[in-house]
Amino acid sequence: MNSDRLKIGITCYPSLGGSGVVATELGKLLAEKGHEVHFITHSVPFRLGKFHKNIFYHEVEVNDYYVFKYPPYDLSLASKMAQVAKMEKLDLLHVHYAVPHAVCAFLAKEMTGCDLKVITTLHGTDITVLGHDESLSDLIRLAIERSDAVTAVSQDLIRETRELLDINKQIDLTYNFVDKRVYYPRDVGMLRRDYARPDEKLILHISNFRPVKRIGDVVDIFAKVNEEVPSKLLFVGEGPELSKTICKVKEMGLTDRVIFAGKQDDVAQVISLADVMLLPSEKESFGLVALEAMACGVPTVGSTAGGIPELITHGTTGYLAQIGDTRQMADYVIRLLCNPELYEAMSAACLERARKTFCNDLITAQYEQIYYRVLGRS
Ligand code: GMT
Repeated sequence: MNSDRLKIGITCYPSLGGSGVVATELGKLLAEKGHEVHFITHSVPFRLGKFHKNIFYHEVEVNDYYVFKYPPYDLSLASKMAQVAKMEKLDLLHVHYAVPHAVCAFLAKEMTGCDLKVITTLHGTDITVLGHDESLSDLIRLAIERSDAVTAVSQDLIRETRELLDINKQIDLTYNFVDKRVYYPRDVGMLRRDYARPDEKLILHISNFRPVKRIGDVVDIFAKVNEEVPSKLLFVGEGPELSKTICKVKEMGLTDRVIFAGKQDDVAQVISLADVMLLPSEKESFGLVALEAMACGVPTVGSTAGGIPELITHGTTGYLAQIGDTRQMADYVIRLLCNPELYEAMSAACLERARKTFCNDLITAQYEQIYYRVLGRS
């Protein structure tokens, strides 16, 4: 097995979002394994946390020259990537989310003139939403075709990328992962009392409140569950649909049963408070939050969109229904919450599946193998 120490540049969206979380966690794990990791982003990735040996951060500053109506962030990023690659003698750039990162990496590679390798990880909406945009699709195809390796976080995303962009290139499957040292069932007995009474169940939804998450369905499912099982709904995160959701909760007379906690850092702690996670998305290439819940022993009830069925085994680690079928999803939640034996079995199956299939050690090793392969060192 190859153990060469690599110099890796990572670019991602550093603020809230699954792709940024995965990129940052991967960088931390690679650094722990002795690789030198250089984050090249517009701000410090929010999950980076404390000081880490082997991790370096290079801030992209946008040129705000007065003739620019729109400051060209993409060009500043490409230039910074090339500069860091030359200065630090990087072996490769690993970019997360195709737009604009894979395009910038392609430009940076051209600028360096050296044998810098580019690995692009597709995360979801970079293909499933932006791939439909004619002003971007040719650019995304170019960036994918010119990458030295392309990975995607589910089989479903690989299929959609091939079909939508007419791409034949090899795309490696690298599922998202969770760090087992962070995501495990926490003892949160005291804290839970602040959110729900002992006789109430706690239902959780965490997202960036984008329309694809179908937050209205979350409220509808909860309302149906609450008619039969006394419950509270906890929302974590924020985004474009937040105000609409607050209005809907008010209109449905549920204000005293719904908590909006905003962005939270300690997601494993929050998840451990909950009995069920809801993920009724319209599009979801993977659903990292459902994996985080699974690793904490919390089953997810959600939709069959995109890659969710690859993550959640229907009837074993959660339940899935057609997109928009809030009645069926509510019935599944009620079944779980009213049947303690079923719940225990499902919770145990969640822990086992998260550890076996989506463990950090396994997926980090898969990424390393891809790096060594493109560098011709496997
Ligand atoms: O669009 C989003 O929900 C954000 C996006 C991101 O950049 O974080 O999420 C995508 O990537 C995550 C990490 O790989 C996946 O877990 C999400 O399923 C995916 N979101 C969608 O496909 C909608």
